[in-house]
Amino acid sequence: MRIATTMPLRKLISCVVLDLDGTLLNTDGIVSEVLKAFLGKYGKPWDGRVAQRIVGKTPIEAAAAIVEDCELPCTVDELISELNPMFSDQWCNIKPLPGASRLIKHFNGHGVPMALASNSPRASIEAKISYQPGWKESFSVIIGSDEVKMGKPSPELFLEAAKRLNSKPSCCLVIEDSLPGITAGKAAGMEVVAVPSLPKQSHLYTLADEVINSLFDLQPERWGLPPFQDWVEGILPIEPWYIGGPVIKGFGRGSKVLGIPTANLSTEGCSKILSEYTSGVYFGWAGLSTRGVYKTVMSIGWNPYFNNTEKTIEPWLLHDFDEDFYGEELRLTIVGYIRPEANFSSLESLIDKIQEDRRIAEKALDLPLFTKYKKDPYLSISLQNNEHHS
Ligand code: ADP
Ligand code: RBF
Ligand code: MG
Repeated sequence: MRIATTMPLRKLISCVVLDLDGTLLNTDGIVSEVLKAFLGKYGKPWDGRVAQRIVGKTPIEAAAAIVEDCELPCTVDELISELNPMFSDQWCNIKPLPGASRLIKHFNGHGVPMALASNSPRASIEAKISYQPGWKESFSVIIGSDEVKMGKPSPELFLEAAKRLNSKPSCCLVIEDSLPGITAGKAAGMEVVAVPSLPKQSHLYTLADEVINSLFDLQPERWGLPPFQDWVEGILPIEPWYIGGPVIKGFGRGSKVLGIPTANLSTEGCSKILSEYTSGVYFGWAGLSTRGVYKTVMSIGWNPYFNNTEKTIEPWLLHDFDEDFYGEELRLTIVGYIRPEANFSSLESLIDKIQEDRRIAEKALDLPLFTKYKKDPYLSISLQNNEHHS
């Protein structure tokens, strides 16, 4: 049983209003790729600041921000007509964010009416979700920014969504990743859960009623909605993820400061994969090409206690090795989620938590549900073929 189920109820909610880009779909990676290629043509550099400036904006606002920021020699309209086909080509490659399909299935299965309210035009929304099986039919209402006078942060989109859901705004729960979206939800008089898509931004989200790290952490029961029933003894089984690469020398802090050795995978080799996974503490099986397959608990993220600048994946193999294995091929099958990454006020409390994670992972991995993955051929494929699958 999760501790938080005993937390007080916030509000009685009957409908859920969802944002699409950055909340349900991992659009950011595609947007970065397209803009990088496009700006390259004009000899302009791409950096993350551009991404921060356009999050949650309507396409027109985003284009205006890019023309201004990058001092492009074209009009906003020209930029849009050049970019649009480049984006449409990529929609089939957009992946759902971790937990998105689970959430949609859950609310749909429990008859909770859902609206999709996005700053994209209606046609783009329909095109994007057409690649996600079962999504379109799950929404009672789909509404785009071209169907109202003003997009987010104006409350209009959300108010119109509530109207079409036949619901009072105060009975709607908005789930949003961007600041304009959160502002719009509060202005509409709705309850708002923020799931920031950019790291280390939660301090900007004070307007939201709750800030969570990923869709895995949503607790519908806190809003009077049916709880998820797939948590087992404090862990959430997930569709297996596969990741791997040669072990590289880490920061030396895990073993030296925490007393917990963590193998590091090169962030370069894993960056694309890492960007698809939300930060958090996970568990699964690790295969070392010359040694065997071991239970593993790992953190994925920025390790706030150490204030890292890069997202890392750090598996702790739950076995006593008497030597390092730098350079060896390590393969991971990630099968369950434990908790969001957290900041700790003391080293002792961080270590206590990691030890608790280890006990949870060790116990969980004995369940038949998870032991079956120990035999996954991916874990023992030899060094020559280091393509990850799925
Ligand atoms: P940090 O723990 O901060 O990453 P190091 O990179 O110096 O520090 O040490 C971790 C290294 O120790 C790994 O790369 C691996 O070779 C080795 N190692 C030994 N035992 C384990 C284990 N149980 N889990 C992970 N790595 C281990
Ligand atoms: N570091 C954090 O700052 N916050 C965490 O919540 C956190 N959780 C961890 C969970 C596990 C299972 C492991 C192995 C490590 C965790 N760390 C966490 C530490 C971090 O991943 C890493 O070991 C240190 O940053 C040293 O490089
Ligand atoms: Mg390391």
